[in-house]
Amino acid sequence: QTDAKVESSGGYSFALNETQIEVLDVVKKFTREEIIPVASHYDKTGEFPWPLFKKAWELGLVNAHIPVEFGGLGQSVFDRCLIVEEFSYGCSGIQVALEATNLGQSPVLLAGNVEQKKKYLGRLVEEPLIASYCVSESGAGSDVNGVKTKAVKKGDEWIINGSKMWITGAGVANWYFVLARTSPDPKTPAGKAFTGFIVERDSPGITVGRKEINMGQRASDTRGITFEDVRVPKENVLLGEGGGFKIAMGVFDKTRPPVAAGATGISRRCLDEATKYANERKTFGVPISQHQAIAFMLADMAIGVETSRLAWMKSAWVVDQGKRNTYESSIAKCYCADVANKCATDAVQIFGGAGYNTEYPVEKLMRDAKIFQIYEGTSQIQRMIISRHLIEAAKS
Ligand code: CS8
Ligand code: FAD
Repeated sequence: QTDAKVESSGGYSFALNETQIEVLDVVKKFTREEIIPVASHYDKTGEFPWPLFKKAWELGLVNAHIPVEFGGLGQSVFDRCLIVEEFSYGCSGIQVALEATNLGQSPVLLAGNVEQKKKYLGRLVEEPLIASYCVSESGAGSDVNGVKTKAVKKGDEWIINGSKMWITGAGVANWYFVLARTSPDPKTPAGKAFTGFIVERDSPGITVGRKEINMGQRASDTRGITFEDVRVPKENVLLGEGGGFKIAMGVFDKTRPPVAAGATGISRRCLDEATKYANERKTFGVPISQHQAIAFMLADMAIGVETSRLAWMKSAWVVDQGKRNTYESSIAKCYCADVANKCATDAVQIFGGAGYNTEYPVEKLMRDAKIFQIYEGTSQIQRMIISRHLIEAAKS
C-alpha cells in the first residue's frame, strides 16, 4: 500500500551513521542537562522556554533542516526525527517550543522562491527567531477547506482579513505562514481556492490573542491571531495565487514524521519511568515488576516504543527518498500518538496513586500525550487519509 518504489541499495538499515551518532550524543546531553531539569518549571509556569530555544539554536539543533545554501545543514527528515524523539523524551512541551518553527518554515522550504528563502529562512539562521504556521481557525481545524480568512488583491498588495486559532508560537514568532481563501467562489476546489502568504509578525492590523491554558505541553505557546486589513506585498505570495491548500497539505508529509517521533519520545519516557518505579515499589513483599500484570504492561510499552520508532522511521525514510509519503506519515502520526496515550495511561496505572499526583513524572506525560491525537491532524483525520488511500489503491 505504498507508492514508494525506492531504488534499493541494500534495503532498510537500522544502523546510524557516525554523524547521526555524534548529533544524537549532543542532543541526549542537551536533553539530560538542559531540558529534563527545567521541564516541571515550564510545565507549571507556562513560560516560553527562550533560554533553551537560544541554546538549542546556538548548538545548531533548531534549523539544521534548512538547506546549506540558505545557511542550514540540509538535514534530512529522518535526522530531524532523531532529534525530536530525544527532545520529547525530555519534555514534549519544550520539544514543541523548540521544533514548531520547523512547521512554520516548511511552506517556505517547500514552495518558496530563492528570494523568499534567502530573506525568511536566512533571518532565522542569523538570529534565534521563530516562524509559525497559521492554518486552523476556530471554525475550521480538520476541514481546512472551511478556512474563512480571506485575502483580496489590491494593486501590488494583498489585504488579509480573518482570524486564526490554536497557532503554536503565535506570540513568539517573527513571521507567519498564513493560509487565506482567495477565491470568492464557494465552488472553487480546495486545490485552487486558497493562497499561502508569508506575513511579518509586526504588520499593522495583526492582533495576537492571550496564551491559551492547555491541558499539557504547557511550555508551548498557543494563541489566536486576528488579521484586520493586513497588507502583504505580492512578493510574499508562496508559489502563486491558488497554490496555498496544496502547500499546507504538502508540508504535513514532512512534519508528521517528526510529530510521530515526538510521540515516540513520550512512549519511551513512560516505559523508562514505569520500569524504574516497578522495580522500586513493593507490594505483597515483592517489587511490583514481579507481578505479571505489571510486567506485561511494561512489555506492551516496549512493543509500542519499538514499533512506533519503525513507523516514524519508515515515513521519514520514504520522504527522504523524494517519494510521496502521505500514507506512511499518516500511519506513523496516528499510530505513534495512540501508542503514546496507551503508554502514558499504563504508566499512570503502574504508579498507582502516585501516578495521579503532580509530584511524580507520569501525570505530566499523560497530559502531554493527549495532544498528539489532536494536532497536525486528529487520529480520525489520519485514519480518513489512510482509508482513502486504501480505497483508491483497490480501484486501480
Ligand atoms: O483537510 C485535510 C487535512 O489534512 N485536515 C487536517 C488538518 C490538519 O492536519 N491540521 C493541522 C494544523 S497544524 C497543527 O496542528 C500544528 S500543531 C503543532 C505541532 C508542532 C510540531 C513540533 C484533509 C482532510 C486530508 C483533506 O481535505 P479535503 O478537503 O478532502 O481535500 P482533498 O480533496 O483530499 O485535497 C484537495 C487537493 O489537495 C491535494 N492534496 C491533498 N493532500 C496533499 C498532499 N500533498 C499535496 N497535495 C495534496 N499531502 C489533493 O490532491 C487535491 O488536489 P486536486 O488537484 O484537487 O486533486
Ligand atoms: P474539529 O475539526 O472540530 O474536530 C472535532 C472532532 O471531530 C475531532 O475528534 C475530529 O477528529 C472529529 N472529526 C472531524 N471531522 C471528522 C471526519 N470527517 N470524520 C471523523 N471525525 C471527524 N493549527 C495550526 O494551523 N497551526 C498550529 O500551529 C496549531 N497548533 C496547535 C496546537 C494546539 C495545542 C492545538 C490544540 C491545536 C493546534 N492547531 C494548530 C490546530 C489543530 O490542528 C486542530 O485543533 C486540529 O486539526 C483539529 O481541529 P479542530 O480543533 O477544529 O477539531
